[in-house]
Order: sequence, then structure tokens, then C-alpha cells
Amino acid sequence: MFELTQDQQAIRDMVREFASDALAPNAAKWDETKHFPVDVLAQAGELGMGAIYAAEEYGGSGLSRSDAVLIFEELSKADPSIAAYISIHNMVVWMIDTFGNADQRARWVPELASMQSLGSYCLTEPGAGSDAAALATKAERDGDEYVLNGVKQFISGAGSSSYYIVMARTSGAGPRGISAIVVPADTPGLSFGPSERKMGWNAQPTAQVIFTDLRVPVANRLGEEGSGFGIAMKGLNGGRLNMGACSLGGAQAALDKTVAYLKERTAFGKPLIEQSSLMFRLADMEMDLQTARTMLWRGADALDRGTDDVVKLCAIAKRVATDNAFKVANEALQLHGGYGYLSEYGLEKIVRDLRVHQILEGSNEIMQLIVGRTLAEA
Ligand code: FAD
Ligand code: 2MC
Repeated sequence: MFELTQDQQAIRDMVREFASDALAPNAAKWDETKHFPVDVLAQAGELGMGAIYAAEEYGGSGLSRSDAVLIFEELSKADPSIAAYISIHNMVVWMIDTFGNADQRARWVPELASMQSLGSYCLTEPGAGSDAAALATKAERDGDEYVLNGVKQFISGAGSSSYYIVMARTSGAGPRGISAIVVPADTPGLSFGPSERKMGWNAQPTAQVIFTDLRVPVANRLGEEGSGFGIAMKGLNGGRLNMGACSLGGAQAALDKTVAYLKERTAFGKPLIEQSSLMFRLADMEMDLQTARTMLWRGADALDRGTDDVVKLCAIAKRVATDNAFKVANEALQLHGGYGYLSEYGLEKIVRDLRVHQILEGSNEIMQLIVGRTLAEA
């Protein structure tokens, strides 16, 4: 379980090469200019990263969740913002591939797998974030169509994506009244808010997605009416692991830079790494990342095997990985002294990008709620 197979080593090496050639040299520029590199995403699609754990039948790569966390760690070493968007896109493709019927899978999975078309996941609303089952966007049935009205908040990829999976209310209050509906970008009645100005994640757009009397065929619904909340949550279990892996990769890059820097930087007559207090801090950083990686691999294994405690293990992994990695990235900045604060050294971008992973795909307080409930209910 804790040793990579030869196939996994080959996948990791392939992703590492793509990340260091296509992402790393551009990451700072994309962050500064707020550029969403859709052409580079299509290259990732060509390499099989558009539908990592979707079945091969309609163009997915058929890999495991354990493979996926390796992939997201490698991508994120070069650019956490792009890695995280690729994770969200993969969540969308997997939901269609897993809960869609044969027509829906044949129609949407191949073009999404190639990343020639991108996907967005629309759960959060201005009035319903953590309490996602309180969402208010309505999908009212009118013959063979649903009529959608409402607003989704903070949607990653908004305006650039070709498909939006929208969790909308098709009947009464609570989680059982929600359905998951695929809305193509060219549907009349779809519009977007302005691109949000953010602390990090600048290489991908975030905006409101607005539905005004938008008509979409009932045939675009994934699964049964009322099953959308469960579909959304199952998508998020893997998303949470991937987001943890994106934090881990960013923080690992920050730690690697810090070790190299402290070997080189001299003060008080010797390299800083020879200050035992600093070496101990590096050791703690290493321990935090090893702990995070172990929990991510454990969560991924649970998801691959479909164990009973999968929701809990994914929540633990998400919280441990995103909190530990943020702490490590911030320490790395500190150990670079004033240079850590300069954009040129790349540390401050990692800190800015990783911060949001503690908030989204279920805030870390919601991860505590999920784990705490299992204890209270035992
Ligand atoms: P709230 O739910 O209002 O929470 C406010 C605070 O209270 C948080 O600290 C929270 O943890 C805490 N809190 C809430 N309830 C409890 C509780 N019961 N116990 C203890 N503490 C609690 N959403 C999508 O659907 N799709 C996307 O693509 C997407 N992308 C995003 C991209 C960015 C850059 C950001 C910032 C957000 C994105 N989100 C997306 C939304 C994200 O998932 C939400 O911001 C997140 O779930 C929190 O919801 P909220 O912001 O409404 O905070
Ligand atoms: N996996 C599978 N099923 C789940 C699940 C999960 N992770 N979480 C909940 N469910 C099921 C649950 O089993 C129940 O099923 P059933 O009706 O068959 O009994 C149903 O969903 C309702 O669950 P709860 O009764 O626990 O619902 P409640 O409203 O009390 O709480 C909570 C659910 C808080 C866990 C959920 O609302 C949540 O995860 N909130 C966080 C929202 C979130 O993660 N948003 C992320 C948006 S996407 C994003 O940020 C991106 C960047 C893409």
C-alpha cells in the first residue's frame, strides 16, 4: 500500500515532466496576469488527465483514486491553482460517467476527457455554502424540460466551462429535494457575474453562475430526481482528497526550496541549516507532510475499495493535508526571511494558493463536523 507500483512510478514521472515543462515556467506569469491557460489544459487532457478515474469506455483513463492523489501532488508542485482546477474538472467528469446513463456518458464524457471542453461544479449559493442542502436554486418541471432560476456563488471555471453540473431543487426542502442537472454553456438564460478578485487561485476564474428562466431537457438530469445531493457529495469525497493532494504538492515544493535555501544562505558564520533550531523546524515540516501523505493514501485506498468509513477518512485526509500543508508553506516563507515575501522566490504564491483549500470543497470546520458526527452517533 505504501510502495508505488511500476505503473504508478511511470504515471508520476509523466506528470512530473508535464508539470515542470508546461506549468512551472508559466505559473508566476499566469498568477500575475490572471490567465486561465485553456490550451495547456487541453495538453493535460491529451495525456489522460481530463478523466483520470472515469471508466475507459467513453475515453476516461480508468485509473484509481490512489493514482489520482499522486497525479495531483505532482501537478501542484508546479502550480496549485491549475492542479486544483483540473481536480474540479475531474470531479465533474466522474459524476457524469458514474451517474449518467449511456446516452449522457457517450455525449459528454469524450469531449470532457480530452479537456477540449471544460466542466464546472455548481453547488454553493450566496445563501447556502456549508449548509449545502439548504440550496434554493429551483428547477421546475415543464413537460420535457426543467426551468431553472437561481444563482450559484464562487463557481470555479465559470464563463470558460462548456458544461455546468447544477445542483437544483426539484421538490421540497432538504437534501432529498435536490437533483443534479447538466447545463451546456450555450443555453439561453445562462449568465455569469464578474470574475472575483481573489487572494490566490488567480490562474482560474471564479464567478457567479446565474440562471434566468433557463430551459434544459429533463434528459440532462443525472440519476433519479431527488438523488442530486448524494451525487454531489460522492463527487466531493474524491474532490476533498485531490484538494488535499494539491495542498501537499504545493507545500512539498515549498519545503524543497527551503532546504536548498538554508544550505546556501549563510549567517553568523555558517549555513543556516546548521542552526539546530532551524533543522528541527524542517524536521517538523517533513513530519507534517508525511502525515498528510499517509492520510491521503489511506483515504484514496478507502475510496478505491468503497469501505464503510470512506466519508470520514476523506474528511480526515482533507483537513489534515490542507491544514498541515498551509502551515508548512507559511513556515517555508518565514525561513526565507525577507526573500520569502518577494514574488520572485515563489513562496508567497504557494501560501496564497493553498489558503483557500482550507475553506472550499467543505471547509475544515465541516470536516470536523463530519468526523465529530461519526463519534457522536457511534
Ligand atoms: P459559510 O458556510 O457561510 O461558513 C462561514 C464560516 O462558518 C466558515 O468558517 C465555516 O467553516 C463555518 N461554519 C459553517 N457551518 C458551521 C458549523 N455547522 N459548525 C462550525 N463551523 C461552521 N463552490 C462550488 O459549488 N463550486 C465551486 O467551483 C467552488 N469554487 C470555489 C472557489 C473559491 C476560490 C472559493 C473561495 C469558494 C469556492 N466554492 C465553490 C465555494 C466553497 O465551497 C464555499 O465557500 C465553502 O463551502 C464555504 O461556504 P461559505 O463560503 O458560504 O461559508
Ligand atoms: N458522501 C456520500 N454521501 C453523503 C456525504 C458524502 N460525503 N455527505 C452526506 N451524504 C449523504 C448522507 O448519507 C445522507 O444520505 P441519505 O439521505 O441517504 O441518508 C444525505 O447525503 C444528507 O446528508 P446529511 O444528513 O449529513 O446532510 P446535512 O445537511 O446534515 O449535512 C454536510 C451535510 C454538512 C456534510 C454537507 O452539506 C456538506 O458536505 N457541506 C459542505 C459543502 C461543500 O463541501 N461544498 C463544496 C462546494 S464545491 C467547491 O468548493 C469546489 C471548489 C468545487
